[in-house]
Amino acid sequence: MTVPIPSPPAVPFLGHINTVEKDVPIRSIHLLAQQYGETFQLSLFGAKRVFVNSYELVNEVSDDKRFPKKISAALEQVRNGAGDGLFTAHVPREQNWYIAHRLLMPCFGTASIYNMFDDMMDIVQQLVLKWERFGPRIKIDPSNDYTRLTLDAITLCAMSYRLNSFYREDPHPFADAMADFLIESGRRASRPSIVQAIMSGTNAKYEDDIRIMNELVDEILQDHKANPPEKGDLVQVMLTARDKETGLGLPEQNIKNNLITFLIAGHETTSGMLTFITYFLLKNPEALRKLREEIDSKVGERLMTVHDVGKLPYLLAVMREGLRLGPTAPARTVGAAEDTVIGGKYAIEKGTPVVVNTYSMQRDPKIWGEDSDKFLPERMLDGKFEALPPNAWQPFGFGMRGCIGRPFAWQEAQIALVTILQRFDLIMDDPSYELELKQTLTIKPHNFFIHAIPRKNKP
Ligand code: MNH
Repeated sequence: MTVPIPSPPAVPFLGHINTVEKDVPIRSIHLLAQQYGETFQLSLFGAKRVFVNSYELVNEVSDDKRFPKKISAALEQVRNGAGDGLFTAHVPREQNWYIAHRLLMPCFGTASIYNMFDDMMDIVQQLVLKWERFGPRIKIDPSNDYTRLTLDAITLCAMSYRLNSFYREDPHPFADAMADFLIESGRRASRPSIVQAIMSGTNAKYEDDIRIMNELVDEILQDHKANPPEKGDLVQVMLTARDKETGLGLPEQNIKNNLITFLIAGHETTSGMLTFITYFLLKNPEALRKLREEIDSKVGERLMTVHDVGKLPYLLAVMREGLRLGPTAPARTVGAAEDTVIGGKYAIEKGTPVVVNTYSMQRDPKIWGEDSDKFLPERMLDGKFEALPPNAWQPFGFGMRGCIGRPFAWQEAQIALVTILQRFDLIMDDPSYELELKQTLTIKPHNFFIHAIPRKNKP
């Protein structure tokens, strides 16, 4: 016997148009999850979505065969810029996904990521030099500088191109265009097409932002064709490699789509992660003290090297715990391959979008206990982390459509956090600050400011 999936009261025809706040949807979704429990359903203009919030249901739908990734309404809009790139491709329909996935997986292997260490450190040094020169009095918006860092790192490491964001007052025009493109893509997803059609100013700006993104990618490709960089990079692989299975290479349009994809997927998530971790450390002085101690005893005053990557257990625990409470990609969408039943009692029709609510699931008291809202890196130390039930920690998604950039983000975050903590005592600008969220496609702390006080002894 099946039971109906609970649903909040709705407006006729329009559905749950007022149920979910526009600015920070995940806040409403998490409140609904607390009120309705393991699952609830919402509809918007007749389109139904089922949310799964508990560990048990998320674990059940974490199955590529029963519940393959579904391109959500928002991702369908992101396709206006990223097309059939890895993140937004319709699989199995779009064959380029398989070719790009096979060609690019080795670029994110351990050896390739180690090779990017120096370039990542180059950009991290730009960040710490800036903060050092600012000195303790200047109020720093960490999320802005982390975005400079992550965007410059992905362009330098993957594309051998310097955006030089640290040498500009404002973000690079590409960064603004992309941020606005992503926000507008999200808004378009919940707007009726009749309304969309008459918003000519908004639509013109949207097209303009897509043009700006394309121009940079064209420039990078032309550069590579004219002067291939000595050190191979992702662009080089995409331009020249052939897939062993099919003998095929990637069409130029797909290469452009994947470059835009790496720029989109590769920077906001990682900069949000660094901002969350900075916030959690400043709110939890005991965790910060332990991390500091580990860095001072294992790395000391010398520059971090590639041999330190993965060797700082408390740092890894801090990063895992930061992504548990602050999963910067807070949800993903799958669809049932066939009519099915989940949790032994909720009927799901084939194709219905099922939203995996990572944000609420990673706070499920059944897994994390009654103190699941507390930042406790100890629960993520090596050994304990591996012993967690499968899929209980899922900030990088799942299965074949899981994050390809995880090792990249993981190494980059370690270099940034170690180097920053070696060089500075960080303090909050407003010690009474309580976490607020900012949401685009991803989430990060909002209105969070710090001061960076240079330490006397530094590498
Ligand atoms: Mn990433 C997919 C989270 C860093 C490139 N990424 C995903 C998914 C999640 C995710 C979740 C699955 C989305 C879905 O199911 O719809 N990614 C993260 C987080 C970080 C991150 C939390 C940093 C922290 N990602 C990166 C970086 C890159 C990258 C860095 C690139 C260098 N991610 C991708 C790509 C995909 C993806 C590409 C799509 C993979 C596929 O479907 O083939």
